Amino acid sequence: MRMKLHWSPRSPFVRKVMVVAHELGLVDRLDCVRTVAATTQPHDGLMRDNPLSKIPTLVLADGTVIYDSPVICEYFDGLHDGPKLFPTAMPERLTALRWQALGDGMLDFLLLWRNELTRPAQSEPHLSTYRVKRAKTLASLEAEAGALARTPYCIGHIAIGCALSYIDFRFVGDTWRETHPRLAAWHATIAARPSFRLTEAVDDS
Ligand SMILES: N[C@@H](CCC(=O)N[C@@H](CS)C(=O)NCC(=O)O)C(=O)O
Repeated sequence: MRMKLHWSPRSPFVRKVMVVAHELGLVDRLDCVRTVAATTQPHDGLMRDNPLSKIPTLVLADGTVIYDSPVICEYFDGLHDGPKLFPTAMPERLTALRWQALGDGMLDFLLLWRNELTRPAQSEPHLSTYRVKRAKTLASLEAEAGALARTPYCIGHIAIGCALSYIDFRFVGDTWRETHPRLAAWHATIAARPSFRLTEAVDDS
């Protein structure tokens, strides 16, 4: 059964679900529809499927709509019989979900940060808050780099990998690798996976 995915080559959350689709062999079942989701311009067509006007949004063959990326990824994980990206046993499941929340949350403030930088009158309290969150999140990930490397591949690795790659895509010149060497080494291993290489972000604007 085919599925329609509201998609963009620029969106890190779309990338996350595409990485999962590649990992699980589901890409051939997806019809990716280029959808422009902009914070300052709600998209009428997209809102017919998702009132939040956000991507990724998945539409199944029977019309069922699924969002957001954690829900789509978990849905995909239920479509195969191989090793699961969402562990069922505790505490592995809690760790995977927390790492996913950390990667997704990092993306949330990175997107807000980019939006703020495009505003004519930027708010210094907002910008300084994003700088603090960036520093604290990267420090926390550096401290967990060993655990990331040791733990079987899961949705948490994918979310964090997409978030770190988004820094490289949109915050060109950010030198996070120099100050977070263990995290950089771990990221190099995940970025080398075919699922990541096949979903490199592209600015098609
Ligand atoms: N929690 C959502 C976040 C999705 C998200 O923020 N997507 C961005 C594109 S990367 C978007 O659609 N932005 C449009 C908007 O903020 O209105 C998820 O995990 O899917």
